[in-house]
Amino acid sequence: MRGLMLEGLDLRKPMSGHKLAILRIQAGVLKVMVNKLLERGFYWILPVILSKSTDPLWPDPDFSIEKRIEVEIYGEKVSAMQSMIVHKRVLVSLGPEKIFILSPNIRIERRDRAATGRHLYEFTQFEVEVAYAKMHDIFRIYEELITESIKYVKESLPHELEILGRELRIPQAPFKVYKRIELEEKYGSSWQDEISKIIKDPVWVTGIPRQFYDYEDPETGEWRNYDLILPEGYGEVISGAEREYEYEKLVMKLERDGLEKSSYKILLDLAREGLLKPSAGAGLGIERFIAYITGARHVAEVQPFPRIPGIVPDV
Ligand code: ASN
Repeated sequence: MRGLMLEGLDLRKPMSGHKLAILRIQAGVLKVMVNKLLERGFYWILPVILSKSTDPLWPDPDFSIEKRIEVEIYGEKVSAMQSMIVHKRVLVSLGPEKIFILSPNIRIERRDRAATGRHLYEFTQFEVEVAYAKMHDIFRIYEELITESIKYVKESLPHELEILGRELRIPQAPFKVYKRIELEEKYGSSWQDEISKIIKDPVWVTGIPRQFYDYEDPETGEWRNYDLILPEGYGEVISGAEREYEYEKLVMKLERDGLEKSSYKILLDLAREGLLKPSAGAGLGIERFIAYITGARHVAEVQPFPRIPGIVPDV
């Protein structure tokens, strides 16, 4: 937003000490997260940007995309990556059963989203996917990544926190788990904002009806998926799920959502052959997590080249 006086938005001035402190904290956090997963035997996969398959981001209660970036290359239509969910599912089925990716996503959010302080049109997810894992396995992985990186920042980068005037608490794991339906009954449709203001430590919220690839229990109708909500109004920082892996169910859900089956060809071929392994995973919004750690007012404050919806900078 033009009216927002954000730190480090003027790219013709040397960076402030404030912004440099944020970048040092980001490097420390990524180092801790990457090292933890490498120690645990994860494969580190590099990202894909242009692909015939990407996340439809639909249906999702938070959907706010005003345009999809589709281009033609070599006579084929490809999309800019909205999330590597399809690639993660394919990869853990083919060999590397535990993977992580620092994956840039392009999501052309509606410009009114500039004011939320939480949306960007380019951002990076810290993606994880694990074959045969269940919800709680993924909870434990991210709880460790979050608590260990916050501990590291407090212990090793106290000067940076002082520059930013940020007091940080180390959250108590395991984090509490709530059902979306119960929060909705209590707080209405803005449950996410409401609980984010009340909680002291991050909380998991499960059972959110959304994209076809998240697992829906045929008996109870419950969605085995989850978001992690941060305190102090920072809101959702992780979303993930146990995944669908059965061909008939995937086809039924793609049709239900009005999506093109041809965009998910490899996923469906593997599922038809019984080769698509069940898995669970999630993605953490790196800029949102760093904004929380550093106390930034807008996620764009942690980006060297801010990508605020509606504002395209000169570089
Ligand atoms: N990264 C998310 C997941 O793993 C998907 C998303 O970004 N929409 O479920």
